[in-house]
Amino acid sequence: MSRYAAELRQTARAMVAPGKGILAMDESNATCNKRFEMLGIPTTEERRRAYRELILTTPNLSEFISGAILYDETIRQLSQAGVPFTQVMQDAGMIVGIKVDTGAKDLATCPGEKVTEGLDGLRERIAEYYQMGARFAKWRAVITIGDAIPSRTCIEANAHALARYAALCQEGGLVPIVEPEVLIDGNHPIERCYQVTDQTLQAVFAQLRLQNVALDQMILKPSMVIAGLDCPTQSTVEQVAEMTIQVLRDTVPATVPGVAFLSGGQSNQRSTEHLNLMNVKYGALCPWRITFSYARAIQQPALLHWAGNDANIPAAQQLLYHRAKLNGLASLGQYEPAMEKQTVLV
Ligand code: 5MM
Repeated sequence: MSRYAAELRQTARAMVAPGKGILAMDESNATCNKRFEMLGIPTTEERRRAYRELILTTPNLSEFISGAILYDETIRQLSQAGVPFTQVMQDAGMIVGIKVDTGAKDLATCPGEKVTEGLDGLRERIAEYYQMGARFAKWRAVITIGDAIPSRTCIEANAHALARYAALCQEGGLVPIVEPEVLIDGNHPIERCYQVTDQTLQAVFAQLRLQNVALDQMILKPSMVIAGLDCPTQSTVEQVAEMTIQVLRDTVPATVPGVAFLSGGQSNQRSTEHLNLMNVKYGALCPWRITFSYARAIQQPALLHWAGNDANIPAAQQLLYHRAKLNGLASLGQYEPAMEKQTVLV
């Protein structure tokens, strides 16, 4: 058992406290720059810093955001006033999280499939991040649906890496967010996504047990069960909620404190509607909290509005706060589509 077990349990519960979710803002420089380029924002370290400051200093964000996942560059940065972002977060009542994987790379012998890397030197990096104030971590595995994929090789390689990462995190005092993402890309029907998600989650929890990961000291960050973006028959909100909860109830042990979804390329509103309906219809049947750990589905309106112009910061922060609020309400089953129109920009 980890010497941090009591602290890990407490942190995991706080990450999924009622009405709150986790903000993913751990885009690597490559991903962040890609989003900036589309809006003509200079892809400099300073602009990335300014954008992350906009997010972290959003007034009252901690009403709905328990913690945020940072990238290595971000956790080392300071606000314009010279305060480390870790301190800015702690002062605002948000738990510091850190992405520790080093990305999804081509998996040898498996064309079209990826395995996430980052185990080398991870124990030492975790110790450094803990010293800097981080209390949870994230590792994302990517599973692609295609004609003859995913292969068992890919699912097992990723599940093994996720479990080794989670064990190291708990040893070093960080709550692991275990993120096996089944990608939404493709023309597959929702039933195929269900089948692949089922296989993936079964493999992940088998490996977590094999590596002695304490299931009450982690958070699961799955994708929702949904038809591929190019599938001619798109899923209804009801189907997504029902089939996602079905697969989770079949595979996720009751001791896991929380399930915090990624948005995975769904629209902002759909991500919120799916989360809300899961809580409204099935919340009482589920032993774990059901909430969000969105990146795009929370950040998008704020990033578009800011567009690199600091005069737009107050209004962009309002947009960010609003999306966080709607998802916080959805995590309680209290969201209504009419609330989408409630933002009043300064
Ligand atoms: C799936 O991506 C994670 C959740 O984001 P969405 O809600 O937008 O799907 C997200 O945390 C992702 O892992 C980060 O944005 C980092 O991505 P890269 O590709 O830069 O490592």
